[in-house]
Amino acid sequence: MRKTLLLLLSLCLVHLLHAEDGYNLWLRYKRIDNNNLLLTSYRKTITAIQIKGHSPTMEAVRKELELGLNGLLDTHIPTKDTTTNTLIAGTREALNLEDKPTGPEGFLIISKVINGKHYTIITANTETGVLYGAFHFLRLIQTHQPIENLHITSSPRVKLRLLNHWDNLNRYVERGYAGISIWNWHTLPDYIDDRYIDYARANASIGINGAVLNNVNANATILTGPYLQKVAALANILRPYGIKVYLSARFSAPMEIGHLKTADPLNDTVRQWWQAKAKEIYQLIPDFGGFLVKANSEGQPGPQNYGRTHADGANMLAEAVAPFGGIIIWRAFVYDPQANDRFKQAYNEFTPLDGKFRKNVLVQVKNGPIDFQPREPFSPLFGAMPQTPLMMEFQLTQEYLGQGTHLVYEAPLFKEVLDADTYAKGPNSTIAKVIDGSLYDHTLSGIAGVSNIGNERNWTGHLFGQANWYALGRLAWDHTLSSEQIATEWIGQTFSNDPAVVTSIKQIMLASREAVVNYMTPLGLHHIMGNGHHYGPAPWSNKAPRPDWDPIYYHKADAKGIGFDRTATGTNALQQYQPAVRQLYADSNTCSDQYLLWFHHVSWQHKMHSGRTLWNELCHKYQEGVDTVSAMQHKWEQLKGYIDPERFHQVQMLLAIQHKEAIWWRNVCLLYFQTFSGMPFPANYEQPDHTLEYYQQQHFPYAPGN
Ligand code: BDP
Repeated sequence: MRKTLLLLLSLCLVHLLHAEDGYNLWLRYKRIDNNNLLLTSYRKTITAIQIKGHSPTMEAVRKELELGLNGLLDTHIPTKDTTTNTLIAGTREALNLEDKPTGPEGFLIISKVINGKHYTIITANTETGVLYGAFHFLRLIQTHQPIENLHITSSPRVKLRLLNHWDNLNRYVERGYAGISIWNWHTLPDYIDDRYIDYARANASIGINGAVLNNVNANATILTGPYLQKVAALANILRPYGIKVYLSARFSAPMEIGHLKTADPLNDTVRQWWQAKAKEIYQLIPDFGGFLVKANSEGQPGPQNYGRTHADGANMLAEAVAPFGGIIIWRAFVYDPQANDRFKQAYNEFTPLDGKFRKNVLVQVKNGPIDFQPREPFSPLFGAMPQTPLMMEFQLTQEYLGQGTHLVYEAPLFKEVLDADTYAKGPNSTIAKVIDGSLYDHTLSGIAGVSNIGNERNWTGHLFGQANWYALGRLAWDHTLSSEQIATEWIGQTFSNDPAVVTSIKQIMLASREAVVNYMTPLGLHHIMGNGHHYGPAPWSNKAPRPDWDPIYYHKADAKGIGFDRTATGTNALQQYQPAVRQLYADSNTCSDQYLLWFHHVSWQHKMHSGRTLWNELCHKYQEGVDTVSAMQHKWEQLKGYIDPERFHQVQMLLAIQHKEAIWWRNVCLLYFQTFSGMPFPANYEQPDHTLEYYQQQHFPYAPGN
């Protein structure tokens, strides 16, 4: 009987679901479904809204609370003065409260009874803090949490929580798989697309407080007068939402747009040029965040062109923006084709510069030593530059994780890195503590995510890409949240709070990162993708313009075995870690399987922890990756009828592509590595349906994002 009722109920639910295109992200604000008791109690607790203040930020608070509550509670909630059961939002100053929220961005949400009347109060030291509190309050309702007897204090653990857009001025997004850039430079500054506002809302809702608008492979034109007007227009839109704009600066800009003969950072005219440029920018954008710089990396100009160091370059810019409160984010993503191991380059170049950067410089380090691979050991720079605030760079756009078509929830990857122990100051010197500044008492701290946003209707192309954007913001705010908590929140807001739906989608999401590792680069393989576009597997590739772009440089497969010896008998990259970390990886018999081929060249017969030979383990892992994707597909199929047909079908089709491509990766890699191992595929392995030659002849000249 109960079952039939439930079935009937869910059938009704299907009819209630209507077209969804993903545009509203996790801010859908649909009526609380399927839980009338909860709806009634919410309606009782909030019968009016009162906003203290009329600034653009307080207007944003008002609009969001009205939009959110009217939608979620499916009733008109008036904005009016004191009555019982009122939601009040305002700064502590405006409310004259004794309760103390923490910090400039933290907030406090409390339920209070004053003179017998019930209030829910959202307050903070600043208006931006109130906005964050408002979004948090809406999230409570969106995820069906109680809103009575609240006493919630929250403040961000990391100061700079940024998106890095790799967007070019012609709107092509480098490594972008979700359409073209959302910044329409041609129609700016006069035309303000609604999307800019929705972008600001989405970011503010997860605490992101800065956006680098243009590609790190920068074009100096962005620093010219007309473009700065356009940047200023965007800054005006984002400002009420607590978001500052930053720009990627091209180091040679003084030559390209300033017509100087040099960009030498120690040259006085060059320094003055940057100082004048900074002044010009701050006149237009008083709260401009600062510059992000990729220098002397992959052909970009930089201080080394003039025999100067990264610190010389960063400090020159830091000096220019310092009078205005600006900061410089200098990237540590550098590598040299001459070096015997790309892994070691950033550490070698940057550790000697520790202590040499000005106070307003952060060094931004990619999570791993190579390049956003499905799994990397952490970059040895973390914990190795105590005097310099290090900023984390994660990649939301899935350049190496299946690009626009694979469902990969990245929070487990982010957490794995943040939770890793550097042992820099003894045990429990986690990367999270390096990044949030607590390990070395830095006041500047930051996390950046390379954006996965484009102008596709649902922003990220793959609907589940939204979860990675969401996770970045939430973890930058509070890195102690678990991947599972974040997934639960996101699913509740994006799809449904029905426990069965949440559980299934969560299982899919939480399995997806390990799946991509397994079907692409198990056991510590890395960088074996196609050259240039980085789409699909090409482990045989050996003709790139530089050896360190070639897969063969990384896997080093030969008749004896496979893997990169980075121990003392090899390049000794391991030396860059603290002894306690080194110890984890140094011995091929005790090194965990996940990192084995990152650090060891081991024989095909090598005995793995499972008891299998390395070759059999490799086959096993590739197969496991494919099997996990099948399981993800199967789980998704069971959600039919519980999710609106539009989004259901979209994800269903993408999962089919992911499955096909997982098989492609498995077949290609195993057929190729078999030419070295000479060993047969084990019995449980599905035989490839094509030859290696067939796969080698495939070309993808128009693969996106290159
Ligand atoms: C690599 C990308 C390249 C970026 C570079 C970077 O392939 O497009 O420019 O990283 O981070 O992964 O600078």
